[in-house]
Amino acid sequence: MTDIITETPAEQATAAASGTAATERFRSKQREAAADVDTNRVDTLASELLAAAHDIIRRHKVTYAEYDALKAWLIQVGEDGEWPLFLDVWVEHVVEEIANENRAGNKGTIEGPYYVPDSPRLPAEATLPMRENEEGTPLLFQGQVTAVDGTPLDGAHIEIWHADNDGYYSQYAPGLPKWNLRGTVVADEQGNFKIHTIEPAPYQIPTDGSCGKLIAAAGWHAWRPAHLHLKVSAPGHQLLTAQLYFRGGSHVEDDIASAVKPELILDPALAANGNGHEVTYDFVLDKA
Ligand code: MBD
Ligand code: FE
Repeated sequence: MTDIITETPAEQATAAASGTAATERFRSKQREAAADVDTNRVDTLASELLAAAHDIIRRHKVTYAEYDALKAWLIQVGEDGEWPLFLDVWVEHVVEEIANENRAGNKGTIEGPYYVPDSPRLPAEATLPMRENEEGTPLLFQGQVTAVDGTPLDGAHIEIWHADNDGYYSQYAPGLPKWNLRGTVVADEQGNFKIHTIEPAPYQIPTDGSCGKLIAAAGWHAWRPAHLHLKVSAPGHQLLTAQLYFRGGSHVEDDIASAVKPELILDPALAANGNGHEVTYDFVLDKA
């Protein structure tokens, strides 16, 4: 595989291209195979989901024209490969809320569709892989990883991935180096890390696919606030999947994916060296 993920210079970021990549990524991971099929559980969940749909049809006297529009739209979501996007934007936040309701450490939030495992491993102080003249405000993101009892977690892994200054993710938009703005930072013996990167832009989900069509038809907006994605892990501790946002940034108050929590909002200050911003944020991991 070459370094640059692109076919032609004119290739555009399309809903179908990023959707197909996200669908392939999801298929390649094991999690989908993990759910055991328990007949009673499937009966309960599928029956209640269908009953909720029947109730909506009766309450709103849904017409055949509307039923056919829904059918056509559902078919198109699959053809666009946008099921990962649809589910992660409008459903995952509740699954995450239930999965992590008993954590004592950091709040987490949704993973979203654009995680890629096995990003390049980097030392405790590192600059994320980026283009020579990567646009955007420089950001120094630093902190410490500890257990709930305060013990520093020596060698914790901080996997970080985020969009560029145009709102694009490497491996899901054409023309970006494979690992652009993605890395696995290994904390020092005290659990400390210092990551040099740039601030991501707010992210607009693709408007040219079926999710975009729903948004336009319903009069919603397509925006997520600017965010850093993280997976923080250490042996013997629960993996933390989180996102961090920037106070005062656009759409922090009305994220289309409902994934903002007050504990996940950063307050960056001007950098000590005068170049961009810096912020400290510590991670606390629950025992496994
Ligand atoms: C994203 O970048 C994202 O994080 C989520 C949750 C959904 C769509 C795009
Ligand atoms: Fe994202």
